[in-house]
Amino acid sequence: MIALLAGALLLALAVALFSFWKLPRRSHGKVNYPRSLPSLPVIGSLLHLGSHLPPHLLFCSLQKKYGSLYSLMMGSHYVVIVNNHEHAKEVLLKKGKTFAGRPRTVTSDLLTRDAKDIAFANYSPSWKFHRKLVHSALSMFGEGTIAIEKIISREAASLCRTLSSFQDNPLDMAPELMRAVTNVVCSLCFNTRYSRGDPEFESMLYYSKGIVDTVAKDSLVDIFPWLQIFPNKDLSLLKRCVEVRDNLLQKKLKEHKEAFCGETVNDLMDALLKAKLSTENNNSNISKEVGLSDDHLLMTVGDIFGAGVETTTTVLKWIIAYLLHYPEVQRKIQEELDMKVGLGRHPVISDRRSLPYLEATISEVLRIRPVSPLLIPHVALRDSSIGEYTIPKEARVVINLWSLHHDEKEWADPEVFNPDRFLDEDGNHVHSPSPSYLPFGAGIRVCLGKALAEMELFLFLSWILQRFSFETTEEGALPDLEGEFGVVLQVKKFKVTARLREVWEQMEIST
Ligand code: PLO
Repeated sequence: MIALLAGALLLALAVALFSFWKLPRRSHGKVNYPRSLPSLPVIGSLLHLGSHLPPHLLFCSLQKKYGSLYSLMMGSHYVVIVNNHEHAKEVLLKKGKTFAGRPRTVTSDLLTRDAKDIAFANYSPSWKFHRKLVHSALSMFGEGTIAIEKIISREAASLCRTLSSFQDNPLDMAPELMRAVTNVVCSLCFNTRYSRGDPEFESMLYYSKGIVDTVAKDSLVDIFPWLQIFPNKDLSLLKRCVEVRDNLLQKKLKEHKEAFCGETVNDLMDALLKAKLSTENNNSNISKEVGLSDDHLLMTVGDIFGAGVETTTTVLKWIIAYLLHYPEVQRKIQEELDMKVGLGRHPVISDRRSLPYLEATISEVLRIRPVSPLLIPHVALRDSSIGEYTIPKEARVVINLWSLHHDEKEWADPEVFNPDRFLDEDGNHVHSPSPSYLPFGAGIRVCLGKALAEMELFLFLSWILQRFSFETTEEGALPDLEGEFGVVLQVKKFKVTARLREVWEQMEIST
């Protein structure tokens, strides 16, 4: 133990010297670094970040003292926090390539076998290749295709049947929503789905929660990697969960490899396998260069799966939580549905244009509770600038989406939930009233699943709200709207009653 402590101390000292050396100074000629929070060797600005507030709110409130663009030291890392849309767009769009890097952290490395995925991997030829591959596979099976609309509708119908079976009893909808969304991604990636109570699905619920609770949330081990040498409950949980996930992914890969004939491509995993085989057969060095190894393939599928499930499920939960708080919004959505779709048929994707109030409600929830309030940090790949400020190479750049979405200069009463702000005067058209709105990020790292997510949110909600009304449970407790910070902004558990609407009871159609 003493040897361990001495080792840690030595390491800390080395880190201290290193961090002090790396700290950009204002004194070099004309360079104009962003204003910085005070920092000390080793611990960086930690003393100024100790707060009861979660990071997105703390970084938002620090603007009062330091302005909208400021910097701080996370241990030995120089971090720039961006809080307004002009600077955010300069980073993501105008200088997208310069800021396309990603930091390596202990937890994200564990999740992605040292960044062999897409979301957390640094900018490189291999990253570009994988992203392109996934993009084309997604457009082949997902996004605008009729196939995906069918899959989502099938899951929406199954979700409605489950809700009916609860017969007005309060329920925690989270696992049901997650199963519906998982089944869409599962159909897309593996051409399979889960029934209620499937043990494989139960294990997925367990591991995914463990990962979301522990990965990439700027925990202390991510700031001070040397802390790994001490026992750490979160890190052990993450390791256990990643192992369960990896076994599952490995099993899927094995099944696919055995069944794959090289011709018929049934799902995204087949598409990736085909790309792997064709680069290998090409006798070129591409597969070595771009790294289409089994690890890459597994981690890429892991990303699509994880991102596809956790984000969409979370948004659905937020929307239901808000509808419970604002029953008048729910009523308006249902009036619009009754008028434009009616009760004689199911909603279809082409109804999107004629249901602007529902679309506006989805947009407003994505504004007020962004899925990923700090996005994933970016890294400057070379010396650059943001606005009038000099940004040194290797600086980490955090886009505080929360600040953009709650900017008082851009949004009237940003704390108020008001879908109408996304509609024009006639209430017909959905548009963002401010450029300070980037729920899916922007630029070369923009969310790959945006189109799929939008389709799912629209179809699931229109199907459910056509026939059910959400009500608070008997005790009348309303869900918490603050959420818990993490790699996604999580909704705290709540129960809800899904009551079959009277109009629907009278005029049942077969599903
Ligand atoms: C969610 C839990 C899964 O078990 C693993 C996983 C993979 C990809 C991650 C996702 C998690 C969270 C949301 C992320 C996504 C990649 C892109 C997406 C971070 C951790 C966002 C919002 O940027």
